[in-house]
Amino acid sequence: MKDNEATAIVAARLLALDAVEAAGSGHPGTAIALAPIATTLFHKHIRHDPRTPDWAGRDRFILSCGHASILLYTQLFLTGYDVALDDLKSFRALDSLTPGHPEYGHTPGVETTTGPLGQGLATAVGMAMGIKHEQALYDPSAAKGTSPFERTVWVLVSDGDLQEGISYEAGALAGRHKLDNLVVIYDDNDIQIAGSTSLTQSEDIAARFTAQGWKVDKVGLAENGDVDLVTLDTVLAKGAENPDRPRLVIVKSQIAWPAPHATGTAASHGSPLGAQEAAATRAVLGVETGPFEVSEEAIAYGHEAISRGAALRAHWQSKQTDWENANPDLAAELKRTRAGKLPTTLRATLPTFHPGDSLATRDASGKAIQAIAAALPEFWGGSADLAEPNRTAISHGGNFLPEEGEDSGRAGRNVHWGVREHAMAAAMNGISLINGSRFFAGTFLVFSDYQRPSIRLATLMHLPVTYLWSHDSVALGGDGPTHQPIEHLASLRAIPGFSVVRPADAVETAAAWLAILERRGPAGLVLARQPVPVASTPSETVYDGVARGAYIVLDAPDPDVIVVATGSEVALALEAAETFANSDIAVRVVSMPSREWFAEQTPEYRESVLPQAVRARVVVEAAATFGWADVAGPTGEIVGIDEFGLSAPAEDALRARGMTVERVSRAIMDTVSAAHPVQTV
Ligand SMILES: Cc1ncc(C[n+]2csc(CCOP(=O)(O)OP(=O)(O)O)c2C)c(N)n1
Ligand SMILES: [Mg+2]
Repeated sequence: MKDNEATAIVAARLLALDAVEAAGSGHPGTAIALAPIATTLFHKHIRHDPRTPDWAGRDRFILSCGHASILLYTQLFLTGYDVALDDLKSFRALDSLTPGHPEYGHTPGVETTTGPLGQGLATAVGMAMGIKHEQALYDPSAAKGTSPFERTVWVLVSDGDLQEGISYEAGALAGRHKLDNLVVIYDDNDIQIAGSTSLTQSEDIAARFTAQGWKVDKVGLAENGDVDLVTLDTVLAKGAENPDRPRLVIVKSQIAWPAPHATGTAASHGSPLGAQEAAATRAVLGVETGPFEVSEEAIAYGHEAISRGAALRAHWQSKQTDWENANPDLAAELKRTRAGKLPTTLRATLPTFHPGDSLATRDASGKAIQAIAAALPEFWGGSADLAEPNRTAISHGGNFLPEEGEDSGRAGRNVHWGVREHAMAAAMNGISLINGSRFFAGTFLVFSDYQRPSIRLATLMHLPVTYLWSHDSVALGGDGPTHQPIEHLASLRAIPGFSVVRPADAVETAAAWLAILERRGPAGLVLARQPVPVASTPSETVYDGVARGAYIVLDAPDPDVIVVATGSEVALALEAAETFANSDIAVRVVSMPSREWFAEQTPEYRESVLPQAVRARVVVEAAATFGWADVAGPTGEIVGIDEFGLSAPAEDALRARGMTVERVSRAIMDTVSAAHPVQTV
């Protein structure tokens, strides 16, 4: 090892130690121990340019064990990213550039938000898939090692990452898809918060990943107890020659090494070492400087990454320019997709539906997907083994697979995720983080629970991922209560910034797809299995209304009562309203496909749809009533389902759970009376 490299590693260890001491909390042990691994990755293996962190040709580095965030921040500082020493001093403080866990979009050089263990690894698998797909679309015939689209995803994982079930799913996907652009380093330190990992696991991790189709290498401890960096470097360099497999490198380490008393202790995982141990660690390392004092040699070595990065980028740029010159049309398309722009003609290509048609919104979505896929090459998707019931397949899109064939290949637009909702959802984030892709994936709404941690991260990161959730109520019928969502809509609406979109009919479904694509945020499209009639509202009104989240579908200019419904219950509301056609009760029906989008509208628009003066309100949704009280108001009524469903044909299940015209009509009567009590003398 060169002297200045050793100096830089010592600096990285001590900066991590000092930052946690200064913050008074954090995770020092892993960051101190893994400083050599991070240093070698940032200087010799990851292709990155500290001065151009968003360079499209860069590799990606994912710190899946996000608790060790200071490990990443020290590298970003030392290698010359826009992260200053002061930022390390304000680790974990309010508004600092260095929050407790890495946050995408907040700190330059952070490629995805991590912290919930297992998510980073599965996100990285998605990134590796996204890279393969993009290369196949834009530069399919390039020989290995020559394409500007080739990039490697580097991941650091801890015991907890691999204990999480999502890592099993992610490992299987990476193996099946032969993601040779994925390199995972496993910090095999035998320690977690509870103590020794022998308390919790006895599996052979190498055998597990080998069985999933990975190439696995092991690196033991160096003689002095440190990470064996020489062997690790050799393995990483050699592994690159191994084709067709993702790689796992299992690296032995000792947490907090070389702190004299903290080494190997669970306590060093999540608490500052303390002043005494910090001083003792400095002594062991032979360093006499104080906290946050970084030697010039360490900075000089760190900044070698800047010239290295500039050279890598220049080399890439010449390949990229050659490609652009040879492929002007594709280059224009790539530019558009990476900028996140949609062709203006998209709306005109969407399918049309007519009043009198009756079809399930999942079927309408299936038709919309074909039209969008024809217009947008960046649009691809899949399903967790429910492509048929979800209607997610892109016809003639081919299967995304490493085997090139007539209907398969890396450019395939249909991803078969298998029954792996957890990893699918995390990988969707990874795909979306590789510029340009508009990715959607389906499952039943009830199984959105299996995706929730990744939905939360997608929303934190504002990623343009689309979840397609069909079978959205008890009306899915005979599969019964295990498959019938009740609380899901309310719980998804509780995620701040996430859009839940539940279109009422086929036209609303096409409009919802368009609005989701235009908004570029995380959204769930909630679809019915059963046929619903197409309302007679003009499609202009529908497209505008859906984009605004709610609009009037049956007007009464001076309504006595407003019925607000979502999805398939809009038809039920209209039917109930019909029964008052010849009465002296004026009923307005509002379709509210997205509460979140409606909440964004001007007060004037909201007032025009839901005048505050009209206190007789009925909300109809075949799901938990939780969360609707604000729309219903004190004199309103919510017609919903606050118990589990039951196994029965759709009609019977709906009736058994009170989703009937009679109940809605009664609610209309009751709320009108409640809002306008009859004056008695
Ligand atoms: C899903 C999830 N559950 C729990 C935690 C809290 N947590 C943070 S680190 C950790 C385990 C630490 O062990 P390990 O992964 O081996 O990390 P090391 O201490 O070796 O760095 C736990 C339980 C988390 N971040 N994510
Ligand atoms: Mg551990």
